[in-house]
Amino acid sequence: MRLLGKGRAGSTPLKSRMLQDRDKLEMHGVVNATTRFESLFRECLRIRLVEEKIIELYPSDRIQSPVHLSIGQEAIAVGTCETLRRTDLIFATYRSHAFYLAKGGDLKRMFAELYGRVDGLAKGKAGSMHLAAPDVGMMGSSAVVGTNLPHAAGAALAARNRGTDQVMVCAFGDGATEQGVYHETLNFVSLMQLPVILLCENNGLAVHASQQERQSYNIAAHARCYGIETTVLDEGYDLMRVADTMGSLIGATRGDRKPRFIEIKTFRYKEHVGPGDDYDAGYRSRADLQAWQAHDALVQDRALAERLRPELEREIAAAVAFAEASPLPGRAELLSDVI
Ligand SMILES: Cc1ncc(C[n+]2csc(CCOP(=O)(O)OP(=O)(O)O)c2C)c(N)n1
Ligand SMILES: [Mg+2]
Repeated sequence: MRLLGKGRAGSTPLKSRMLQDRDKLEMHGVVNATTRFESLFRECLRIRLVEEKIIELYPSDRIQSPVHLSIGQEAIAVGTCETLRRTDLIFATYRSHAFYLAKGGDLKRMFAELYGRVDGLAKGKAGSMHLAAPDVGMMGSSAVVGTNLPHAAGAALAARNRGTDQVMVCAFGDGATEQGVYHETLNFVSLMQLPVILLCENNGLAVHASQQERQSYNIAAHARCYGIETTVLDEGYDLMRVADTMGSLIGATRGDRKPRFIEIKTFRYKEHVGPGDDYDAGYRSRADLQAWQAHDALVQDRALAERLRPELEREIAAAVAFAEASPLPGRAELLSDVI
């Protein structure tokens, strides 16, 4: 199974790539390099701790929703949202706690939604797979693979027609590239030259099936066939590199209003759905996980993580308490807001 790009698999550097980059920046006296790294790291850690809290709570059955955890993939959402403005819009998938939080979604209302309570984003009716917070540009996520693609294209068309400077980001998995609507969307955004960044979070898996056993094509090469400028980033664990790359792409699309495509390789640490590990299921090994974690700053930089952890844990505890204090929806809610 492919894990790390360019022959990195198996190497166990003492310092992750991300940490080396920080050192380099500091050596060259780049002002605020540490501050920037730390704030990106903090946001990644916040998301991971939120999902670890979900894992802890799950066996109690208080969470009323299936959960697709993004642990291991956080750098993509955080690196993307660093540059996005509040008015830019994200269209994500059922695995989108990271995008929701990185874009500025409210943590308390997210927990209330997972608990199925009235103070949830959708009064507890939507659950983890359908998080939406239009006020901060998180336009929603969907359980149906690929359905966010035409929504992002439509929003980009609206932005063009209205003459705004918004940039749309559509995040989807490697599995979504097998959907018919994916191809229709790539064709449409290229033909119409729409301001959207198509962001493939390639964790190499659709449920338990590896990319190699499902796909006869190369995702990035295929996207180029539609005449869309395409970038591939193998190091999806590298927070600074993801942030820099996404920053350039977002800046370019804001300027020239053209579509762009990026494939970022990443690694899903947990099972496809649910809070557990499934390394005994036979489709990947713990050694695969460890090879990726050797580059994961959240795992490698324990000192920084421990320094930031208490404040984040307090925020998360308050959000859980908020959810637990929120009432369940009453009978009157049964048919409201439901089509
Ligand atoms: C249209 C559609 N077909 C099939 C499914 C079942 N399904 C749920 S998740 C999934 C895998 C998707 O993989 P990918 O897009 O790579 O996302 P990841 O889970 O890896 O983040 C599939 C096939 C679905 N939800 N929707
Ligand atoms: Mg996948």
